[in-house]
Formats: sequence, C-alpha cells, structure tokens
Amino acid sequence: MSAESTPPAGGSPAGSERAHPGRRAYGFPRRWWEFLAAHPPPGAATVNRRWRSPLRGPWLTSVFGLVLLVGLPLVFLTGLLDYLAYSPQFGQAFPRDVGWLRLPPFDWPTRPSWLFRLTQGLHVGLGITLIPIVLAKLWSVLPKLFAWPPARSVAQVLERLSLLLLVGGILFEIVTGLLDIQYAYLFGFDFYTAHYFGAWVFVAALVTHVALKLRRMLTGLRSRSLPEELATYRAGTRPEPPDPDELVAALPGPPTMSRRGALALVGGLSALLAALTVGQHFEGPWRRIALLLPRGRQPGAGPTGFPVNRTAAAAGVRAADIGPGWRLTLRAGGRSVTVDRAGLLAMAQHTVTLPIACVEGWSTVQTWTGVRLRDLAALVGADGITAAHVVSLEKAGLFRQATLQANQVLDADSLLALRVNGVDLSLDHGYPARVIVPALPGVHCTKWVARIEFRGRTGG
Ligand SMILES: Nc1nc2c(c(=O)[nH]1)N[C@H]1C(S)=C(S)[C@@H](COP(=O)(O)O)O[C@H]1N2
Ligand SMILES: [Mo]
Repeated sequence: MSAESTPPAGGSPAGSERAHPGRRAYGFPRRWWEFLAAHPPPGAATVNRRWRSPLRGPWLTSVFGLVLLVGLPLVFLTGLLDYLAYSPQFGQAFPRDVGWLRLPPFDWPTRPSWLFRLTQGLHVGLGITLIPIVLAKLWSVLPKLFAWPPARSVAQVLERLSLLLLVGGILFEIVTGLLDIQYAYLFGFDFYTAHYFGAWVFVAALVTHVALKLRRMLTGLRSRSLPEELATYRAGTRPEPPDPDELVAALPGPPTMSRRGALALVGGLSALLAALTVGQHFEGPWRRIALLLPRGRQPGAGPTGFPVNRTAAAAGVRAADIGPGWRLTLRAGGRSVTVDRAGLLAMAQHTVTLPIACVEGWSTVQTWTGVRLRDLAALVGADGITAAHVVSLEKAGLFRQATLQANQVLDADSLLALRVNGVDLSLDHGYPARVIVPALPGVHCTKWVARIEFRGRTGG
C-alpha cells in the first residue's frame, strides 16, 4: 500500500482539515475517500509497483509538454486558417455554420501565393510530426490514469474531467485527421464537423490544463539540465527525486534506456514521420517516399505527370462533355456570353507558376497558361465585382462549384488555365479549362469549368 492510502491517524496535512474535522476544503467527506482507498479495485493497489520506468518524472514530462505547448497551438491555428481560407462568408467552408464560434470574416489574401500551401502543410505536417511526442507525453503520465482513489476533491474531479477532454480530444483529432488524409471515412459522421468542433474541445481543455500545470512544467524544466541529460548514458541514469505529483515510480526499476536515448527515440520517430510527409510537397524521389500521401503517388510521366485529386473518370466527366461541343458560359448582370476553347485561346494568354495545395496534405507547383479571370469578367461586361461563382460540368459532388472573392477574381495571376507546362491540360487536370488562383485552396481550383457567374454591385 502506498503512503497516501493510509493517512496518518489524527488528520491530514491540510490545514483546513484541522479547522473542520472530517472534511477537507472543497473536498469529499474524508470518510468517502478513506473508504475508496481501503477498497481498491483488483490491481489498483499495486499499480505504483508495476509502472517502474526510472525515466518517468516531472522533468521528462515537462520536456515533452513544452514541445507540445509550442507545437499544438500552431496546429490548431493553422487549422483555423485553413478553415478561413475556404471563404466561410460564402457558406462554402466545412462545417458551414459554426454558430457563436464564427470568426470575423475577412478576405483570404492572394499573396504570398504559397500562403495556403504553408498553412495546410504546417497543419497536416506538424500534426503528424507531433504524434510520437503526444504518445510519449501520455506514456510519461500513464500510471496516473490508474491512481487510486481516483479523486479526493471536487477540484480533482474537474481536473480529471478536463484531462479526459484533453487526451480524448487530441487522440480524436489525430485519428480523424489521419483517416481524412487517407480519404478513409470509416466513421459514420462528417469529418469536417467532427474535426472542427473536436479541435475547440481540445483547445478549451488545453487552456485549462496549461493554467493548472504551467508552473509545475517550468519547475520541472528547471529541475535538471538538458545538456547534462544529453551527456548521460544509460549506466549513469538515475530516477528523478520523488515528486508531489507522483510521476516518479515508487519502486523504480533499473534503467533500460537513458533519458537521452528516450529523447532520441521520440525525436527520431518524429523526424521519420516528418520525412515521410514533406515529400507530399515536392516532385521527384521525395514524392515517392511520401507514404502518407494517398493520391497520385505515381502521377505518371511528362508535363502533366503531377498528382490528381479526383480523376475525370471518378468525377463522371465523359469525353462527350469536353469535346469540340464544349462551351464556357460567362454571366453577369443578366447578360450571358459563350466562348469555345478556340475563342479562349485567341484571347491574351498569361503564364504563371502557382501551387495547387490540397487541404488533405499535399501540394504541387506547376506552370499554368490561360486567360485572366478579370479579362473574362470584362468580356461579359462585369464590373464592381464582389464575387464569382464557378461551376464545373460535373453533375454532382461537393467540388463541382466554388465561389471566389473579388480579390481572387481580380488578381493578375488568377487564370482560367487551358494549358500546363507547355501542353494542353490533361483530362484529369481539368481539360478543357480549370481555375488556378494564387493562395486559393486546391478544392476551389475547379476543373472542367462550364460556367462562371460574376456577381457585382451592378446586379448579377
Ligand atoms: N470539378 C472539380 N474540380 C476539382 C475537384 C473535383 O473533384 N472536381 N477537386 C479539387 C481538389 S480537392 C483539388 S486538391 C484540386 C486538385 O487538382 P488536380 O487534380 O489537377 O491536381 O482540384 C480541385 N478541383
Ligand atoms: Mo483537395
């Protein structure tokens, strides 16, 4: 039995107890937890003896905690930015309505052109890279999950409840996120809604946790010197001194690994995951080792050999839809103009090098040629543009249409692309015409465009 389960007769160290015998401040009646302590469930009393790693302790927990304290808010913030990049003001972000969590609307910028590539890359990449650190942090405090009695005061119950949301929240975000980038919707709920609200639950719990533990983390960090730990091999590894939180094992076993070994193992796993992830953003051999990239790992050769999110076949686009009979319809203020591909090729052509960055975690930079969106607006006499609604010839599907902000329509690099890397667009990349706009989420770079409706102050 550990010392805590047999409180010394005559009262506990809590001063309040002396003033109110039999009752702790904000605590349960002492009889309750004494009863609980005397009746542990099978195995609970020996937990302290079973978790024997001499590496567990406030310092190690604090090191992992510090990394997560810096990293996880960044994952959260870049996730929110990705949400905002979808222009929620047009009701096209997922989830569509977030109630009072709605953030002030603003126009997602078109510069720098790699902005969305950066935010989604950090969100997915850092999220994946931090997984080993999350698991290591959980390992370092795991025995506390089995602490008995489970709580002695209302404050402790609340704290453990917040830990449930914290741990449950981060594991939920990791699992749903990983499944999403594999396009493996094994769960019966909407990914975006769950991942979005799950993130807020996690962050609320994180703020609570930081408020409660920040000082102990700082004390923990100061309790040992990192350079010294990094120079200490297994033979010299000693347990940390007993701590009030009981992170240190009551009966530490001999070390099987040094602290520097543990840090190297966890850091090495993170580095490995990072290496398997960054390839999602670069061509050549990198993309081939991007094991977490589900689509387009073998994008084929030639100028159109870059990743395809959804093929023409998958989108139900038939050859007849995009043959010589294809027309682009432009609309504004009740007017309508139709152009064929030859007509578009006869207009002023512009060439830009821009990324397609898919929110599912990959990106690719290519050189696109086509007509400026603002030239198309002029062709149909649209002015005072506030937005443009782009519709593909796909009959159904979430990605068949997108609304662009005014700044996205008017940017000199925003194109209806007809060609890529010097050749006609391939069928899978959106032939006869697709949208490409700097810093626009890939999902809004509509392929197989059939119609563009310009909206403006002067009707339309
Ligand atoms: N019509 C249509 N356009 C679409 C899609 C689609 O499914 N249908 N997918 C979008 C998504 S999610 C991405 S990331 C990009 C990918 O473009 P790519 O397949 O040419 O690489 O196209 C976008 N345009
Ligand atoms: Mo995408």
